[in-house]
Amino acid sequence: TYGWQAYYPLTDVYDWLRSLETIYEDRVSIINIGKSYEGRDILGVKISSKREGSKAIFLESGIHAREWITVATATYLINELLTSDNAGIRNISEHFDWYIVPSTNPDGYEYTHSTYRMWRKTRSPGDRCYGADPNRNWGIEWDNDLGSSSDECSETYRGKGKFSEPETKSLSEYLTNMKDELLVYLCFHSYSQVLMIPYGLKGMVADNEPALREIGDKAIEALKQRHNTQYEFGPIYEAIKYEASGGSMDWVKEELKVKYTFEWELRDKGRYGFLLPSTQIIPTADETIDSIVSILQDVQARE
Ligand code: 0X9
Ligand code: ZN
Repeated sequence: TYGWQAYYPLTDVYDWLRSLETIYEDRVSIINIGKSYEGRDILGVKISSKREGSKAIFLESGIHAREWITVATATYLINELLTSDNAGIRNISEHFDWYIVPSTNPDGYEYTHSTYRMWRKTRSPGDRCYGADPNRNWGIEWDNDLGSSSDECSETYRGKGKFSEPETKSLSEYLTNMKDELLVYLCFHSYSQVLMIPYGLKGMVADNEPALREIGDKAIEALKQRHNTQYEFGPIYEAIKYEASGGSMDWVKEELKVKYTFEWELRDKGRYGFLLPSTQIIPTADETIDSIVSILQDVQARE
């Protein structure tokens, strides 16, 4: 059985996702983005109230394997969208078509459960080391040395080429196919409690940065209301204080021209880091959802 008092391995997450299709057959369908390097399916759910002309939201989670809180928060969000009677959550659930993929790096996630808890990258073999950083592998400023590494043993190794990893290649193709309906792109990382907007390199500015800043400032205020958790907000390079190239959100913004793009670094600020106790899943997820509701209410008001 699945829940939010513990972290679960991939097969439990997938069994739970599949069960939703049976329970909520009118609203939920399983989506399959493609296969990982080791042949696992990259599964998610689409939640739709089937209203004519609804815009889509895509949530990418777990692209870094050890960031377990992102997988748990994504599944908690799915559950809330399907079961909550809170007016704000019901509104965003019904107003949009949701595409939620809790683990976009399933090989890595599985590896953190079976073998090495602190694994970050994919699991494709190189000559000396395994894996590329799937958040440096996208075709935007891909070979920029300021934001990624060409050393295959580095934690920020960009890979042999743009989209060399099957996980990023299939996800980018899936997103390209739905780009006309895609209004909002959200990604979850951990940790450090920051909410970010594009871009990861100095000097690159999102065309609608003022709007994204207004929405984001309000979102971290909304997040803080619940448990007094303090977030920083800003463009990636400003908020995380280093440069990052080849990231998914930047590519989605620049290449697919998605209007509203936000990326979270969830709890905490380093006390537990990636090893966030499972007792913090529900408080983390609740406050994160508060910020998502805030963002999407603002998006609806502007569209
Ligand atoms: O370095 C990263 O990839 C992210 N931080 S993490 O500790 N979760 O690894 C920040 C990524 C910044 N985002 C983009 N460049 N899109
Ligand atoms: Zn990350």
